[in-house]
Amino acid sequence: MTDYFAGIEPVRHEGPESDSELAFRHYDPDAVILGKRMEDHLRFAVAWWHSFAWEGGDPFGGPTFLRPWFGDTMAQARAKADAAFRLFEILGVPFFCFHDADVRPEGATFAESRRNLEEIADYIGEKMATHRTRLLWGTANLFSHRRFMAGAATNPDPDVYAYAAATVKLCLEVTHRLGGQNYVLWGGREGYETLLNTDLAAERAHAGRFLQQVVDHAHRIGFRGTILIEPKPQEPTKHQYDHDVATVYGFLRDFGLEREVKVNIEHGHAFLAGHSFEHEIALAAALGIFGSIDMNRNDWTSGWDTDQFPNSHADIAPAYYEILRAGGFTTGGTNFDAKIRRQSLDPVDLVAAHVGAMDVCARALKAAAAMLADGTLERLRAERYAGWQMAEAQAMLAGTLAEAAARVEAGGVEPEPRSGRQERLENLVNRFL
Ligand code: XLS
Ligand code: NI
Ligand code: NI
Repeated sequence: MTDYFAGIEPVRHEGPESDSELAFRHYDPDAVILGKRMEDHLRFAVAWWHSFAWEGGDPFGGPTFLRPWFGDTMAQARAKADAAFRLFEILGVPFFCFHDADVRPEGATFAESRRNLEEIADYIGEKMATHRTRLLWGTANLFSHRRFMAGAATNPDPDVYAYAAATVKLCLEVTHRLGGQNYVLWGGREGYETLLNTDLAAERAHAGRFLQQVVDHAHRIGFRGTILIEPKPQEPTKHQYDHDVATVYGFLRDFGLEREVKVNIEHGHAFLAGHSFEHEIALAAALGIFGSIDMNRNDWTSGWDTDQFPNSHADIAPAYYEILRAGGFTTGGTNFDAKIRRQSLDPVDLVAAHVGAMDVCARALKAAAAMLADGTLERLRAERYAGWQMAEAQAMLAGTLAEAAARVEAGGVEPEPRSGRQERLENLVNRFL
């Protein structure tokens, strides 16, 4: 196959004044922010599914993209990998992510699908040997094929549970072989459409047991990466078991996995759950389960997971602020779980989408770092809670309800409300954007 991205040069940092269409204005991988290179803060990854496998269909029309690698042969799978690594070079991204179904043709049997995946994994491994891009995470697609229509680990049919086990076992091993830093489980069909045919308690118990088995297998094969659950409240099923970070945490505690598994938080999924992205990140950090992020945006008016590339640094600066406050990524990163629109037909559209998104994230990171370095927000937050530094406040937490009440009953404690200063804090944040 000829080079799909022929004529497109690697994109460089040219600064905010640049007028080239393809230039980084804010993303400067080597620039040091709060003691760390920008590339190491952001840890960008390209998603194989949206950028190379997605065909541009919608509920009303079929494929619009005619990528030369579309088809069911191994030669096409290799051509797809060639194009992927060309895009990684052009963008200079440090990571990529994939599902089994994105990289290999589905076989007629499990054995054939496995052979295809192992063969393409070897090919990807060879490409990685001559490129700097590494694997952020691998995952199994347990939602597209009709066998999974009623769930994978939560399927009423135990044969499907077994099929999911074989698939995840294989994908985890392939991820490990390729040096993946994380392994993601998004339960695309782990939910239900109607209670009329659903044993909710059994399904939840099976999902928990499955996750314990996955964690155990990761230990057995010596996988040292992080296992991540990706919460989502709905779509495709009406009720998904991994609704949001709080729900996932309760689930992990229930199955004794809260120290083994973390979360991969997606912007659009947080929004579908009625939360902000930064809320989900801050909560995960507070619970000790923050792992990684899927960066994208939904159309605010649609109520659907539109998976668009982010294009407002002001929207996502609060998310990077929470990530920095939590100490930054360890094994996680910023995966662009985002797709171009179906009319964006040209190879350069795919490049431009990522360049713009990387710049938006970089600008958000710079703003977040400046807010943190300035310190006013943190100081004012600390001031707001300063009363808790006092000995009698701490003693109250250690004591009984009656002892806490006694401070008031004795007289002299009459709380004086103080301003939360929200608008002033919002104005302060705007000065950094
Ligand atoms: C779909 C999910 C999916 C996961 C990986 O909504 O975001 O893309 O990230 O299976
Ligand atoms: Ni999603
Ligand atoms: Ni995602």
